[in-house]
Amino acid sequence: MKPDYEIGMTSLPGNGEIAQELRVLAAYLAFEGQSIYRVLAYQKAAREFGQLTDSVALATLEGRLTELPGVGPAIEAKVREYVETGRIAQLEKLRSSYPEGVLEVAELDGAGPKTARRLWDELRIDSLLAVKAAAEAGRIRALKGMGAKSEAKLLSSAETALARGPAPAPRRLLGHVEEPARRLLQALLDHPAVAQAEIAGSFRRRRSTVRDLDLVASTDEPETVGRFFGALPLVARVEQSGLTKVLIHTHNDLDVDLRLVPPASFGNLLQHATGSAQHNVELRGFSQKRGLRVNEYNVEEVQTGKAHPCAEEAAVYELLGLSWIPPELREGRGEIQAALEGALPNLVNREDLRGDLHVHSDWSDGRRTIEDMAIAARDRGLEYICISDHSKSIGMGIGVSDDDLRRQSEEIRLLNARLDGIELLAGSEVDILADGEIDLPDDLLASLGFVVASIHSGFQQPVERIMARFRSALENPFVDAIGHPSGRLLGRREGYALDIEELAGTAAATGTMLEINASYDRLDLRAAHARRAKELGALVVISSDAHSPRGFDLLPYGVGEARRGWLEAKDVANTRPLEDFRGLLRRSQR
Ligand code: DGT
Ligand code: CA
Ligand code: CA
Ligand code: ZN
Repeated sequence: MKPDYEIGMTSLPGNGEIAQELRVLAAYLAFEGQSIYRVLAYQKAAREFGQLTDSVALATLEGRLTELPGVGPAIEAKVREYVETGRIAQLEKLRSSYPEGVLEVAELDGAGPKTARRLWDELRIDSLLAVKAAAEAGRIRALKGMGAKSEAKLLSSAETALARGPAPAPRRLLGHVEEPARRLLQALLDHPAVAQAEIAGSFRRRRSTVRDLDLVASTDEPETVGRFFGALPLVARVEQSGLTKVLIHTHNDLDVDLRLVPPASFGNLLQHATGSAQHNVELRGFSQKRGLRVNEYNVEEVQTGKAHPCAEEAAVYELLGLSWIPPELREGRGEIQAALEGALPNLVNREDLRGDLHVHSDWSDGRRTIEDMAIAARDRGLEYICISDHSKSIGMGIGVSDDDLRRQSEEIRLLNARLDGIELLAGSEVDILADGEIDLPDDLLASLGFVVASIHSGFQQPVERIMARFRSALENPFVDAIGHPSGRLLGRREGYALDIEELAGTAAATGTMLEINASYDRLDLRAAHARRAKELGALVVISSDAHSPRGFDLLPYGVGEARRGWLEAKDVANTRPLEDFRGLLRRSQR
């Protein structure tokens, strides 16, 4: 359906579209064997654009594009060409020289741009199907430097990729949609015809990734509000516009559903649109047994037809005889039963956190001095932080040598004498090496205030090897916590194989804490694992892994994941004042 009014910039390409053109260009440049730095630069710009809230096209036309990190004149020229003419001549030339299928071949496990190029040059292979046919005919092994083994590998990855089909639209990281979501909400709240507004859906449940945004608002003038919403500067186009529902697509390729009801029903709509679908299904079943029907507008008595609209969400649950359920728990994992029994957990809040036990400084890959980080933490209401720069094994010139670590501890001691209102713990993020060894000597480990041990290598190892490494780390009495226990990077890598039952069980038995890393691309432990850790008696610590002052602002994401894992303040070690926290450390039990 087309809206009946004009929107400012509908003809400009969206950020995702521009990013995609750059990604394809980068892939072709790699295929042609051009400089890796150029390829990486285009890829980086594509990533940057994909995360931007404001219109890349508009920034280009206004001459502001090169203000973005990593965007130089060369990339700016390509983007400008695309925005102004709808095509990048260089890319179109490449497209006409090589079918785009060669890029799919390059993406295959066991291939890469070099191999894809050879398969094209020597066998004219231009698609996954062509890889399969050539491999089955034994034509790939006949190429110089290739053998039966690499042919079999290519065949199996082509078959896997063909079976998988095209990738579904990726889910967005919660941290990447926070800004557009808040801007849209604020715009609604500022409008005089809007009575109440809220962000609902998976965003409100604080899921680590969201597919689309769901906004709800109450008003007596839905047409005015719908029109206003569709014309906001973030909006690239209006997909659908009615009196109860407006669907828009933003410049940064986010789909947003806005639902509108009269103020008397705001609580019903908010409850409905918050979900999850599973929670709503269970809630509907629960209310049916009590002769009630729940919908977006009211709670209805089935027998009499009497309707109870709810302006407040809590009233919906109250009518059902339930206490209000925090959105993070609404996943159909026992929350309705718990609400019925008055047994809902008293979930941990950001304000409960007194310390942050995973902080980097410019001694390793952090960007600011220890003092800057300490002051930034204090400004954010924290009482203590542990400086946990990487130990020596991390490589790339990032790790701190043992001697430097001793010097750092001394500097921290002096800073503590000088700074008021914040206490620094000297620490380290040590490496659990491939054989399970910790890469610092015991005397150095013993001299520190807190040690977090993480796996940064050997991700391909089978679960037995990974768990053996963890066992060995957990046996070390100077390891106080395990950092980002699964190693996942949301949207980028799965992490290694992990047996959470064993890890949490051993952590509980040895008194080792498990970290919830609050960086929104980690959120690791994930909620389900955090809940299991709690059940098995392991203490959790929510840490930011801050590499700059703004890193501390990610703590709420860790808290959200903890809440999704049913954690209370008492389950989280760093809600304690420093002295109590120290008392919980296994090093203090010696
Ligand atoms: P997402 O978008 O995949 O990250 O997750 P949600 O939970 O935001 O899902 P979405 O956007 O499809 O739906 C928003 C809310 O609408 C959902 O949380 C609850 C409600 N809803 C969706 N499907 C159903 C359903 O089949 N039954 C009921 N009762 N509610 C539904
Ligand atoms: Ca949604
Ligand atoms: Ca939706
Ligand atoms: Zn770290």
